[in-house]
Amino acid sequence: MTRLQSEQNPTPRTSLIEFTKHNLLILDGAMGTMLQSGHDAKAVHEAYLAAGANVILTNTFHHKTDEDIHAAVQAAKQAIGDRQAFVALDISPTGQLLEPMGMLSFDDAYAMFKRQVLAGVQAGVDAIYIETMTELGEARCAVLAAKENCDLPVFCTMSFEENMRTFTGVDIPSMALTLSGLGVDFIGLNCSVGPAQMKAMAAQLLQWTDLPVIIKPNAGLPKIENGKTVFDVTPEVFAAQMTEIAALGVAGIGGCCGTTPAFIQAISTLKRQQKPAIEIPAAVCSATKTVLLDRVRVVGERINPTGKKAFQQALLDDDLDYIAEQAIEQVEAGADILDVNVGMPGVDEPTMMASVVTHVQSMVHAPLQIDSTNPAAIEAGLRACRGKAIVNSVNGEEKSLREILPLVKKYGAAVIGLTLDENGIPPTAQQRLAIAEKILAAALAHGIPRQDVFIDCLALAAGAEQSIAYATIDAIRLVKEQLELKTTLGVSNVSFGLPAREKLNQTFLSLALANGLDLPILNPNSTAMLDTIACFHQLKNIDKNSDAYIQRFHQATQDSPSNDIAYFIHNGLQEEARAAAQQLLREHAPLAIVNEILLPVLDAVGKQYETGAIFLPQLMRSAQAAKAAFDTVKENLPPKDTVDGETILLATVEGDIHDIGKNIVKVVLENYGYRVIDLGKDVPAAQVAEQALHHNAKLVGLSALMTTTLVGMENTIKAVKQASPNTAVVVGGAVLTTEIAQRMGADHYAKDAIEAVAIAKKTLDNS
Ligand code: THG
Repeated sequence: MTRLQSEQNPTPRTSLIEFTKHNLLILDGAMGTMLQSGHDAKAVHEAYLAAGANVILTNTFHHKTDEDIHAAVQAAKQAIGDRQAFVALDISPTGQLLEPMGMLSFDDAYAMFKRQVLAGVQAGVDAIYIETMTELGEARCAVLAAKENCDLPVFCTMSFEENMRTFTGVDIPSMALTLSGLGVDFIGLNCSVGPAQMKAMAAQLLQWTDLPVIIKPNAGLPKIENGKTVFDVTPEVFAAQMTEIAALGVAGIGGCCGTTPAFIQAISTLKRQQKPAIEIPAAVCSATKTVLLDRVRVVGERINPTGKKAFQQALLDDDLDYIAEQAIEQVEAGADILDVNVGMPGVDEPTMMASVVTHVQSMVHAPLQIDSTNPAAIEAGLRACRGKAIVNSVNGEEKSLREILPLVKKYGAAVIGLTLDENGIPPTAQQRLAIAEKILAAALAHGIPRQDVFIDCLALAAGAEQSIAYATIDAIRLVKEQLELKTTLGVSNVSFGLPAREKLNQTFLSLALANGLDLPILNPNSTAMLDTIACFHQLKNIDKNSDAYIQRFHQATQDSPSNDIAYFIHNGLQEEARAAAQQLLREHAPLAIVNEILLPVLDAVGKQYETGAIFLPQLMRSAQAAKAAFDTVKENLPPKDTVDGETILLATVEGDIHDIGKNIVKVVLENYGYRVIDLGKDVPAAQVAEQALHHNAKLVGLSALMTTTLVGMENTIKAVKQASPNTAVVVGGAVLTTEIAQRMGADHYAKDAIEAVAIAKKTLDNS
């Protein structure tokens, strides 16, 4: 049998996708560990093909030059020879965090991915395979680089921990909605856990996407045997567990860390099974939160310069912290989704939109609504957004439909359709319904799903256009009854120019809700408006047992955001934290501020992280805000009284370039006041030992992400211990466990930055 491609000469896209319709894709297993045991890449490919793999991934997990990519693709193609199998270009994470969490810009990351894609295409791969992603923004960036630079099928798989989130907090529904919308051809899960843990994840993913699903787990969980890291699942057990996963209706299976050709052989006879039909819920999402549109959801309107001097000034000053505060305040007040509008004279709207979207989404979990009349600004916002956004808006004019709908489709967003056209806003409800129908038809023609079209029947100022203001309410009812679409409305427009605006707004909101309004756009700081929605949910039997109603209204006192430093640190507001620290210095001794205020607040933030109440981006923002406060206080400390502890040395061990984890630990340790020297990544053992001795470090922290670099870690521990027997070593990284750490001779294992702080306290503060 020759390769499908040469048989009928179809494109790789049609041949692979056609093949997938009738066959279960059998992907390969681990590459790194096989290479370590002496095989070359071509021999590893051959072993997986002989075991029954029909898709093999190139040996390009690490960033490679174009020549390396070329050679890797050739090795894979030669291994395939005349077999019926496909070569997929393996693309892995950059190893850096994107802005604003890290230093890597979206454009630089995009350029890195684009170069790999182009090299792979030139070398003749059949597909692009983006894998082991843990940050949805980076995964999106890689997918865009693939889709915009080739026509090949694109795979994207991400790695989730046992708590069903990636280490940056991405959840499966948000991944599924976002990547399905972007138009990947295959979506899936790889690494982190074994098939037993991955089954529930696979089942959830299948509920949220119609795309073919790929499942590539590790050979169970890591353990130590005879001094070596091994995984705890045998090929037989692996095959039994993968049989259950195949039965869910996945499109492809394979293995990740710890799997060998024996594992692939054991699953190679499994067959493709039908996936039960599903209905994907109407929803939008950020990277870390999916908001189901199964009840009224509040869209906060306050990120908008209209009529707000302070906000306008913030835009002119590029004061992103002020804007972030508006975001946090609205979410705390009850907004589910945030509208983002930055249009005003003197502001470069596309640039500002990208920057505000990037900043706001690092501060809150809420999905975003990109509000602009400028297509370039809408696209800039959609590119920067890490989840599934709402585009606000398109209208019935041909030009608007033509310019906006392709963007909505390309980025997989939802869209608001305003019921106006070349002739303005029609006076009657029937005419507005007709425009809604026209917008819906155009959206469907662009391939935008019906459930992603929300209609805005447009609230007019009742003081000025009293005779037609009520038509809005009738139009909502018609759209709901006849088109069954979600509806939205800028509610407070109704009261412009009238006194007692909130009374009219509240009554108008009640009427709109009763007639089918789903997504009111309003000021969530208006308690009256949010009260109305809570009451509506109670009356509609959506708020079962009146739980939310009672919780909202029974409490006599409500927690309001306070103005203190704890609030600023919790919310990652650097400038405010700095100013608050300055304020505190007037009344408190610097050391007291550190010990009695800053450290307890950081501990509280750490606890929230450990319990999953906040995620990594929030933890890091908080740490940075605390650092701002800490730096201010430190300037006022007499030199010998400094809270600087003794030195901690950090390094990612030789052979490993993945240093995100170590960088996070560095930020958090520094913000607890420790002096940290960071030796960087891929650091030779001898260098770590020498530096530890030189700085008289009491604690050395080592990180390694990959199984293959555990050897480097063990060597480094030995070297450090030899040079400085009294120096404690703490290790961390994806493949480590307490047991492995002990066997390697480390003093401590820290599963995250918060544990690293606890160990630093134990080691340094008592010494
Ligand atoms: N439909 C859709 N999108 C919209 C609107 C809509 N986006 C913009 C707007 N209307 C909704 N957003 C706002 C934002 C601010 C105000 C009202 C609606 C506002 N500003 C006060 C003013 O102008 O006086 C300033 C007062 C203040 O809040 O400080 O009221 O209809 N799809």
